[in-house]
Amino acid sequence: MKRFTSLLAATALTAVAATGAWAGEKWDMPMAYSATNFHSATGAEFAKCVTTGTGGDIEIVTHPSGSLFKGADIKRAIQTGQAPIGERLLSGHQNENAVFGFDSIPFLATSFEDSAKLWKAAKPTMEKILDEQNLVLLYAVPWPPQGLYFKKEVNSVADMKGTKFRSYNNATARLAELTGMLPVTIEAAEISQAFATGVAESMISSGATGYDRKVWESLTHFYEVDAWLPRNYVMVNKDVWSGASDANKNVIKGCAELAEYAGNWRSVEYTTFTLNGLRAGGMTVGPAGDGLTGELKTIGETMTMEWLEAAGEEGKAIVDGYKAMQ
Ligand code: PCA
Repeated sequence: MKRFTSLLAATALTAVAATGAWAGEKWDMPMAYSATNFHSATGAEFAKCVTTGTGGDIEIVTHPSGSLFKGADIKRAIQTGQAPIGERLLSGHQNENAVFGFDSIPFLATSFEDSAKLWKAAKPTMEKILDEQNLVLLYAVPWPPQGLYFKKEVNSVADMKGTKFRSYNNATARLAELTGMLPVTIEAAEISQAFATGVAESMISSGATGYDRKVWESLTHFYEVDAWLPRNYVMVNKDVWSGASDANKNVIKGCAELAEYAGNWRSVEYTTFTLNGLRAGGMTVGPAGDGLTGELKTIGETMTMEWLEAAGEEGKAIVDGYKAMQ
């Protein structure tokens, strides 16, 4: 019987090979950030790796810039099977569960090295929460350290008051409130226009995003605050994952590991490169002054307390686990 089945399979294979009609599965992969962004470049390499590694059994096709699903809709689309795989900012889900904001706690992990430790402490909890939501975590890559962008010189929190501030998660919106700014949530793919039209006049983000979106066309100052390093992650629908063969799962896992490693390095190398790019665009780039830094640290303490309260035991365990690695 076994022989008969494999004979049949071989015949079928020969038939499709002869007609060239063999087609594997196509996995559309929505991504929120522009194609030129290093996360999107990493995702494109990952997609190629899977397509080649599975011999075309699974062809992943990336759709950057929120072109298939907008950033805020990507996770739901994958949970519900509208898309099999995709990438999103992890802390973007803070509004569903505060624990997702572990990587946006001000001044907790401010270097790549510490960000890696914090991820190590948080990863099992993230995998568990995502699993309960019908999602499998494949890899995660940090953004470079977050600093403040303005269209004027800023030396204190008082200087920020009344400024329209572009936020990308709960933590950034809360930072705006605590500094007397006016938060407005805008996806990175849309910020160039928001700054050009005055819908927003400032933000906290990486040099990478400012560079990628050419914000020097509207903004003048970048203060290297190194507040935190938020992560993007790639997730796959659990049913889709379960349907993949063991061999293909192994290829995907291998490609994901490679993508995480390469993405990390891209992020590290992109930090200085993009800050220089902002300078070349005419912006003033440098560390925040002592006065401003001190005030931000105090606000950071308030935000840390608020987060610990909202994230409960699970959140506390992540922070404790991270501190134990120091
Ligand atoms: N860029 C993303 C998130 C963090 C970052 O550096 C953004 O601004 O949306």
